[in-house]
Order: sequence, then C-alpha cells, then structure tokens
Amino acid sequence: MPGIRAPSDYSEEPPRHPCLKINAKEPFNAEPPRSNLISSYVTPVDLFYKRNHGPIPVVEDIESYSVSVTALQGNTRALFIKDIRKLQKHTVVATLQCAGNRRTAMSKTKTVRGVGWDIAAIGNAVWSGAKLADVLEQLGIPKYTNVTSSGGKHVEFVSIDKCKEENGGPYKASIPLIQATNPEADVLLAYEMNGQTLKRDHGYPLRVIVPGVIGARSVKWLDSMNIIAEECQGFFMQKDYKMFPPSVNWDNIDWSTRRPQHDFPVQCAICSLEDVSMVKHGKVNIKGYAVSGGGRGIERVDVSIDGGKSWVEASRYQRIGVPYVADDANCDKWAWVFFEAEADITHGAEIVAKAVDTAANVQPENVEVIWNLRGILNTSWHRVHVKVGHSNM
Ligand SMILES: Nc1nc2c(c(=O)[nH]1)N[C@H]1C(S)=C(S)[C@@H](COP(=O)(O)O)O[C@H]1N2
Ligand SMILES: [Mo]
Repeated sequence: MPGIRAPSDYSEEPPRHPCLKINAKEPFNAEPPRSNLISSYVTPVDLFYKRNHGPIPVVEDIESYSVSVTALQGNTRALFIKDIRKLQKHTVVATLQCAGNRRTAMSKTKTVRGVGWDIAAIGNAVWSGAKLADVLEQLGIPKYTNVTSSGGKHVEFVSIDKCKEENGGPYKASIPLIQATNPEADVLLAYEMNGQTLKRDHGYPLRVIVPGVIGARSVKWLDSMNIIAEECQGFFMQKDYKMFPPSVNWDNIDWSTRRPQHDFPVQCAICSLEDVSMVKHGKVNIKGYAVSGGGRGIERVDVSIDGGKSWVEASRYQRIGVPYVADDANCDKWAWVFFEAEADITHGAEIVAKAVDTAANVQPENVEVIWNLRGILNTSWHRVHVKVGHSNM
C-alpha cells in the first residue's frame, strides 16, 4: 500500500477538539455536546462525530497513494488522487448518521452490545469529490448498470485500517452496483469536507459517501474497490449492523437470517435540552434535528409537552429564514432539517418530538418495541424531562 500506512497502535492519533464527549478512547469514538450539534446547519469538522474501529491511518506520500479497482475476471487498475480530481467535482450536502446513534437510551430497556452514544452520532457536512458513477463509467461500467457482463452486482469498498473485529484486517462494506452507477444516488469518492481537504479522522485522503444510508457503508481511507457478484462478506456487513427483532438474543442469533442494514429510517431528536433539564418558569425553546434515509424529506415534526397526549407542529428550516419544503428543488434532499418550537412551561413536563417523512413513515412511540441486541437504529420518540426551578439548566 504505497503512500498510506495503517498503524497497529494508537500512538499516531490526530489532535481532537476538547469539547467532544469521548465514548471510547481506543478506537476513538466521540460526539459533540447536544447544544453544539444544533449551533449550525453544517456541522464543523472538528465537532463532527468520529466513529472508528481501529487506529487512524497515516498518509506518507499523497502522490503515490492510489485506489486499486478490480472487476470480476478483469484487470486491476490503479486510480491516483490526480485521476480522481480530473473528473468533474460534485458537491453534496449529506447527513451521516451512525446506526448506533441513541444506543445509550436503548440500553436502558435491556443491555445491548456496542459503543454507547447519546443523540449526536450524526452530523451534516458539505462533501466534495468525484461521483462514483463517473469513476465507474470511466472504467467501462455504464451509468445505471444492474449487473456487469461478468456477473458483478455489488461494489465493495476496502480500507486499510486494522480492526479487531476483522482480526486485524481492514474495514470493508459494499453497496449495490445499481446505486453506485446511478448518478442521482450521489455516491461520492470524497476528498473534501466543508470545503477543506478531508481530515484524517474522516478518511483522508479519500472516502466513500453514501447519502441516505447508515454511516457504516461510507468507508473511510479507501484502498481498493472490487466489483463482486455477492455482497461483501466482511464482519461489518454480515455480523454487525443488522436489525434483529426483540426476541433474538446472543444464544439464538442466526446472522444469516437478516440482510445488512442499508437506508436509515426516519429520525429526530431534541438537542436544546438534556435528558433532564432545570428551566425557568415560562418559555422553553425546543430545537433539534430531523432526517430520513433514502432521500426522503421531512414532512413534519410534531412536538408535545405532555408526554405525547397533545401535539403542535414545529417549524422546519435548513437555511435561516427559509421555510423548509420537502419537495422544493432548493432543499438538500440528503440533509437534515432543524425544527424549532416554543412552549410555555409552568410545571414539570415530559417533552417529546417525533418526525414524519415524505413517505409518511413515523418514529415508533417506544424504544421497547424496536429493542435489538446490538442497539442499532433507536428511532423511538425522543423524550426529555424539564423541571421548573429558579436556575436555568
Ligand atoms: N475504514 C473505515 N471506514 C469507516 C469506519 C471505520 O471504522 N473504518 N466506520 C464507519 C462507521 S460505523 C461510521 S458511522 C462512519 C463514521 O464516519 P465519521 O467518523 O467520519 O463520522 O464511518 C464508517 N466508515
Ligand atoms: Mo456507525
């Protein structure tokens, strides 16, 4: 692997923002405080959640770094950064969300396995790079290809980081070829985040961005791409990031019965309040994010201050002062929206938010009904408690 190196320990980690809440140190997993998350529509890079399964790779020589691409029965081609930069540069605003977002709350129902996350394992960034559909077209695979002449149906992305789940091997994942070759799916090989060269934590020099899909498929530090007949057989596709029913436990689990999770479901969370907040008698600001997978927009966000008995509709926006309309050509279809409502609070209350997407999918009322042993996709109504007192928060 010329140009890039994967350390086997944590002695070469990049610097990180002191505000981040660290959920695991090695590998480094951290998220911003709730209030920081909603302070801007585009999440600043240093506050963007960091989700890793091994030590962060080190680029030693960017000129010699390349991605090797192999098709079934085909030759291997090397793609250098300069080749990728030669292709048209596309910019996509997309929200990345870890499937483990809100896991800590799910573990309160019954223990789950995995890194604990509050509600900020999510972020919205401006990603720039080449469209994967253009890259593949240049390599001889036309746009909107389902299957290649040699039977290729999936594109596998392989990194170089050393993950213990892969017994020291690299992180990998795949997406269907039809999504990879569809220019409207906006899958990117990204080299910039928020207008700057990618940071090491986020996949420098090159990462995949798969909009509308759980973060696990957006492979960082891309080392090779393979056009393959079956989906990737790696740990994170076959033995993790699958959604099981509440009846499945570690004694009766059969991983082969479920498909790898792909799109994420509709989600929202209140970020202006902690799980329990002291507020002053009077107006309380209820503000947070809402997002859905698969390019579905947010149709509505409902807010309740009586635990879900009665509801009001929150206002929604992406850009300050511009009301959000889910099917407006100017909306960022892969990006979150912020919602805001004001409530008069005179006594202790349970405040709840739930979002509805453009397909009318709605978040489930309780976490119990979606509990799963790996603690993924907790999209239950987000509930916080306020107590009225004299100090603010
Ligand atoms: N090579 C590699 N890619 C990876 C991961 C990883 O550990 N190694 N983690 C995945 C997961 S689970 C998520 S949620 C996102 C997190 O991206 P971020 O750290 O840029 O927020 O990267 C994905 N890509
Ligand atoms: Mo993730």
